[in-house]
Amino acid sequence: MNAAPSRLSHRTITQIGRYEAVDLHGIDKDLALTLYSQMLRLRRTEEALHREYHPAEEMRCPIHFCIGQEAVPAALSALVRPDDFMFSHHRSHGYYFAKGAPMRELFAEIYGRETGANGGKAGSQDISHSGSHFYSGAILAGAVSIAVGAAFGFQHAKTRQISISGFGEGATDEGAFWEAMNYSGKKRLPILFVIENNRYATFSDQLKRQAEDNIVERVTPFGVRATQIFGNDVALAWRTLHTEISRLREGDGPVLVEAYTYRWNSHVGPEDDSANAYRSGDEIAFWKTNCPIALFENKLRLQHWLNDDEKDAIEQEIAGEIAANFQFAKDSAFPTDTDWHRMTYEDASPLADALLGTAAGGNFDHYQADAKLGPY
Ligand SMILES: Cc1ncc(C[n+]2csc(CCOP(=O)(O)OP(=O)(O)O)c2C)c(N)n1
Ligand SMILES: [Mg+2]
Repeated sequence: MNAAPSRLSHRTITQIGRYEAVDLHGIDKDLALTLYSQMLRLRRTEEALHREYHPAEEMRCPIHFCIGQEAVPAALSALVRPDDFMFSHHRSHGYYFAKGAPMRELFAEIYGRETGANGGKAGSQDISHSGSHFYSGAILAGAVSIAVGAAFGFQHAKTRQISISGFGEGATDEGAFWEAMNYSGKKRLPILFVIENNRYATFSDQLKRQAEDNIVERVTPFGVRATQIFGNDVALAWRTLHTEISRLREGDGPVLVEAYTYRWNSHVGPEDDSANAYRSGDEIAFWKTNCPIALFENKLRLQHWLNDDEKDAIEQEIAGEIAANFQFAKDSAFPTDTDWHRMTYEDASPLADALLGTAAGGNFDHYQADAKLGPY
């Protein structure tokens, strides 16, 4: 049985060959089919966006696709609660779905329409859906700091909510990431850091940026419990995250889970960027052989929990949802509201309004009329 070694590294991971260790321990049929459907929905969504991206040229933003990285978002989707907060990086679609945010507002956002999650003005890598407590951001490690702030708020208010911060290994190149480790470890915050380690930041190998690929060892002294997993095994991802999230909700945080995985496509856009020769054919073949959906589907079929007819039914439901949401996005109007002040300034944050208003040199008195500025 080809299992993953306990200490993972992208340098050696291809030696596993075909991963044969998917294990349904702790997972019943309903949950298994939920995890499978979530992965398939994300994959089919990304493939459909791929197909439309260039021929039509109607999408208004760059997209960082996450094909190949479906397992972690699917596992999270079955574990987070509506009142938890989730923060993503630029490769946002998996996390957006994991938090239960609606596909139609994602599509409309990508198409730049006013019905999008952010009125068509954020696009894919900065999309948020506040009703779902989901936020993303293109500044590498920027959202990690914000997630720490949210966790601090939950701890302070003594709620049982948790904060989830998902990002790539590239975010650990940033100082903000290490500040987040320091503060969350010191304060024992209710926060889950999820690293999808896909080896590369754009075209740059982790080992060209860092002395060792041992993030879990480096965060532990900060007081952050940390574990590595083979991130294409959705059952393992679910079991690990289930254990860690349960501990978080009992006040035993913070925790970091590093999932080794791989993006199949270009860093950004639907193209194939392998012409840049930054990764080997063998490596790509290893990760495609160990497609998270194929690995799990194989196991479900062996278990007699999935057959062709059942798979077709799932596929049809997803295809119908995707088609309806393309239609919704394309039928929606472009934004007409050009009142940028109203979009940026909120009475709920009078200090920020005042500072930004002053910095911008504009007259924002009408937005500050009701703001009760305290002694800042
Ligand atoms: C502060 C900052 N520096 C640089 C960039 C440019 N940038 C965008 S994505 C990226 C690589 C991210 O790699 P990783 O965090 O591993 O995520 P992945 O793209 O592999 O999912 C970089 C350097 C940025 N967005 N923000
Ligand atoms: Mg990466």
